[in-house]
Amino acid sequence: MSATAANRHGWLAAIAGLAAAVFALGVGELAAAIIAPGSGPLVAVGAALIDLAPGWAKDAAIGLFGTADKAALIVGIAIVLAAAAAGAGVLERVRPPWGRVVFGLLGVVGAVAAATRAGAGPLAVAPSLLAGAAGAIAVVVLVRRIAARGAEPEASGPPEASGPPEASGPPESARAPAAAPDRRRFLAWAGGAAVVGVLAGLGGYAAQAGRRALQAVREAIRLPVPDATATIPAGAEFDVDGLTPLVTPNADFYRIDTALRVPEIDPADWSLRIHGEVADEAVITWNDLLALPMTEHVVTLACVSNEVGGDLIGNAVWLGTPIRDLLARAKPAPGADMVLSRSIDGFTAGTPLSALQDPGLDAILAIGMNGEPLPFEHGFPVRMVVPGLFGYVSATKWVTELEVTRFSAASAYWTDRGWSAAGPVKLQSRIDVPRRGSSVGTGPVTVAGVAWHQHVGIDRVEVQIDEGPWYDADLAAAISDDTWVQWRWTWNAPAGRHTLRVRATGRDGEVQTDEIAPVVPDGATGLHAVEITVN
Ligand SMILES: Nc1nc2c(c(=O)[nH]1)N[C@H]1C(S)=C(S)[C@@H](COP(=O)(O)O)O[C@H]1N2
Ligand SMILES: [Mo]
Repeated sequence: MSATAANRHGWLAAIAGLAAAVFALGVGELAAAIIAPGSGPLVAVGAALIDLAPGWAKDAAIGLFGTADKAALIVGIAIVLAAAAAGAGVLERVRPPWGRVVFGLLGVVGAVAAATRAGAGPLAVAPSLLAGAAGAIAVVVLVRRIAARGAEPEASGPPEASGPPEASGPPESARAPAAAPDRRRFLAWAGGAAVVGVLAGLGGYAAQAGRRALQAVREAIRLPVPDATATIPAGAEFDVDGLTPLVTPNADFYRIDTALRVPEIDPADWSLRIHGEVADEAVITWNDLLALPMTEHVVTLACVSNEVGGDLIGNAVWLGTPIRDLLARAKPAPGADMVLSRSIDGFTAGTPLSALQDPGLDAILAIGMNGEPLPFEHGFPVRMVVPGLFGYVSATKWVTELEVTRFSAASAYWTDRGWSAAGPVKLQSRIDVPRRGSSVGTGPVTVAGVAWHQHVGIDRVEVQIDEGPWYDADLAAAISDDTWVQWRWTWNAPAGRHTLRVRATGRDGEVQTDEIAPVVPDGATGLHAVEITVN
């Protein structure tokens, strides 16, 4: 084939790549709208770049583009993507399958970006991966449309050596009878793919309008000033590299729920209905709720599925109002012993009525988390937080109903699936540093972690090296009995492979058991151990 023909094919291949990219982005945006709002590939990559960018780059971007900095970023990403896509088209033509591979890799980049966003659910990677797959398929199909006519110009007539047909020469159809309809057909395919992509993208974008509007609603909320603010005592947090922060930032807070799609509830439409075995059914609206006394509580929330040493646990400052006051309005009937809380998505949790009524237990209906309205993934606009009970029996997010009932009459979502109806959080401790499998130098090594025994408090934490004696660790000041406590211990480490073990003792004298229990049906037990190398 002549140089110009090859050149032209190069252009067509670049167009194939671009059309495939538009198609892919459309698929990604539509997929995001359906299964993972806010996780579209462009936005995910943009958000990740904002997080990754050093401060000076952000300042420069704001200086250059002002409030249009985000739009400029998206345009910038689109330009880079367009260049990569055009290149991928050419590659797919001259070095297959590398064009496909580039699209696949772009999808993986988007997926990684989406997965690292705050509150990303397990499906956050899907839009980008689907987009990558769609792009890879589209580029193959489109480039084959070019290839189909690849050899023909030479076989069927002189190539257009004298320049573009529009500029000189007779109409294409006259000179290259086989080639021109093929090229037109290719362009029709490429155009079609791009149009489908644009339509899908616009559709997806429009479908996420609700989520964007709600984001604006959430950002505009001014949380009420609490009657009592949470106080964190001096000396509650050790300065140890790698130790879990005392208060878990929202973005790092573990997320567990059955919601395939995070529910979108406008506070203006939210209400909580308290019914069942009550004398006076009650309905509380968002405005009712905001008018109630609000207090801040630092509470550690744990998942029953947390393995010994696991990270399905976090500690946050929750802003809310006592559930007991709301229950009191409805006047639970004597004999009722359970509150079945229901989320807008149908999830239910069964909590002992007494745990919600006890004035000493601080069970709250929460609207704030670490100084912000609840994040969508953590129950916006309203959830329950009950210290001392695993999330599955107490911490209903997006809560809209409290049904006063009896354990003998009702069962909750996870109880129906083999988990215990009662779910008190168990006495536990964890080693955060040194990390499992890490290597440290000989000499003084800081061993540190967290321990918790809600309602009771931690009296003592001990560390054991291999099968040796137990050594007392230092305890940080406890915020309250309902939060985890940091501990640390300095070990004069000798060379070799060693196993570190931790155990806690509650203020009630209970010593953490070394008996291993699985997470089903009511939470794991055993001692956390980490193996490390000292050299
Ligand atoms: N609506 C709803 N609320 C829920 C759940 C759920 O699946 N749906 N999971 C519960 C479980 S098992 C836990 S451990 C906590 C986790 O809360 P988080 O995601 O804010 O950390 O929420 C609880 N509340
Ligand atoms: Mo959980």
